[in-house]
Amino acid sequence: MLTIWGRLNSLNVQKVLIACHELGLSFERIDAGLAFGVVQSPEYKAMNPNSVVPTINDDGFVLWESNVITRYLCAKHAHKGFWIEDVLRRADVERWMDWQQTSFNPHLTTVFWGTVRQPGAVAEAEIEKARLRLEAMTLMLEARLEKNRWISGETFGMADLVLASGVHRWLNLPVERPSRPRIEAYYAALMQRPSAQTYLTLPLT
Ligand SMILES: N[C@@H](CCC(=O)N[C@@H](CS)C(=O)NCC(=O)O)C(=O)O
Repeated sequence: MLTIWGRLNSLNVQKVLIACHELGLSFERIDAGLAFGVVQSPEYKAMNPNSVVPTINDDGFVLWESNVITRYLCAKHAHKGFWIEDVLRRADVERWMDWQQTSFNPHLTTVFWGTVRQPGAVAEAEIEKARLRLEAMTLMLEARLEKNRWISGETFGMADLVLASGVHRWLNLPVERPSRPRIEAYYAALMQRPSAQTYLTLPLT
């Protein structure tokens, strides 16, 4: 039995839900985080001391960190085709997963909080700085997509599982954006997938 704790409007929860959908896994989801609370309870903290979502319990194995959960599910269900045995090919994909967490997402979060989740909570100058950083970041993604159909390569893979919600968020933020034709084409292809249609259609909140 797979249980996922996390609210539907969380970018990090969306990664895990999209992964489960693509892998064809059934699961139970429990709303948690922000308005739903739960994450500060002693029971939740015993599972995830960070008090953030997502957390999973997979037949008794508790795991947190959305990208690690995604890797774990792909590796566990390797026969579904998302796990890559070849070390070099896997590293090529995994670099984009870490890039999402460490380079892209911090700036995305600044703009998102400042313009959508809590307008006024982030100084305009900070929002603008992060918005410009995202212009540079998305140029890297644009270059990746010049040579590859998906961020993971020729087939939709682990990097796409964790970047889908970020691309969706960036393209829907109420800010000025430069034209990124390949990212826009990528997003159009992404939104053809039932997993994205299921988990990326909520308005940003
Ligand atoms: N590195 C963590 C970050 C998790 C995280 O920051 N989650 C946010 C939602 S995207 C959160 O739990 N925020 C507090 C809350 O929802 O109560 C991961 O990727 O799982």
